[in-house]
Amino acid sequence: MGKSTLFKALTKKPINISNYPFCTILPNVGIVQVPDERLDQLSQKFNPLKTIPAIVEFVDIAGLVKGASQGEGLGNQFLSQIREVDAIIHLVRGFLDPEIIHVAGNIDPLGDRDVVELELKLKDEASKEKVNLLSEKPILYVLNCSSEEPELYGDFIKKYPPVIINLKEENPDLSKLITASYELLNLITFFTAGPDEVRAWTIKKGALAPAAAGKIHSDFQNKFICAEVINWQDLLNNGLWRTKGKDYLVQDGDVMIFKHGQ
Ligand SMILES: Nc1nc2c(ncn2[C@@H]2O[C@H](COP(=O)(O)OP(=O)(O)OP(=O)(O)O)[C@@H](O)[C@H]2O)c(=O)[nH]1
Ligand SMILES: [Mg+2]
Repeated sequence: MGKSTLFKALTKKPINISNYPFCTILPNVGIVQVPDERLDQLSQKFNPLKTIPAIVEFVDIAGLVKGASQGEGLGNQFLSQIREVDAIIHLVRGFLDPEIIHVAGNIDPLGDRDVVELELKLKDEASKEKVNLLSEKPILYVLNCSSEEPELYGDFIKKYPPVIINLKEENPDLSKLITASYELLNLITFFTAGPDEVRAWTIKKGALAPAAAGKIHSDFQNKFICAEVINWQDLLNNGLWRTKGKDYLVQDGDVMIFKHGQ
């Protein structure tokens, strides 16, 4: 419990969405900047007009109770929203607080986790759709608790190593959670850097240079000639750029310039 609280904490910092085209923001969808020390350092070097970080989109969904796969609670709505996402943050309640009612009556992180897993599996079994299985999406566990209650969730931490947060705090530190979400999605970052703009771009691990070029413009990909590449740290140390062809595997932390035909 605490999904909406977490969502509000994640998305409360306003971000300039005009930099991110095709980003339709529904009421329960929020985009969050990925904190990145490398981007900050590149920005210090180039002192550009604009610095644009990578983003991750978070969706706040309705809670799930036992029987959701049969339509209990907001079950069906919940499950169809999960189908749309690339990965799941499973926020588990670890905090006590008798004022906040637990739907199953007691605080039981392992039991709560098992209910959700079971409902996802049941829904998958019942569903005709087998491409896009709910129970096979990557999951990041987040345990919402304060440090006084470890006896309640020690077993959970051992079994499903979570990111631990305490949403009751005024300003919980969410940077670890954002970074872990980014990694969960199997994403890496490459940069473009110049006097106008220093920018972090997101790409799937394993992508080749033309796909990176295509993030910036489809023409860059279609008419790709080569890429000039340097690791961000080497750039700061005035190292050498290297020319790479269409088979180059983009590395996390690359700074890239693309050459393309007309
Ligand atoms: N004591 C305590 N209360 C919390 C904590 N996190 C959330 N709450 C409270 O729990 C209640 C429910 O929090 P929500 O964030 O709405 O929970 P949710 O997971 O979105 O719930 P549903 O959308 O109904 O599934 C609110 O009153 C919160 O203030 C916490 O860490 N400690
Ligand atoms: Mg909620």
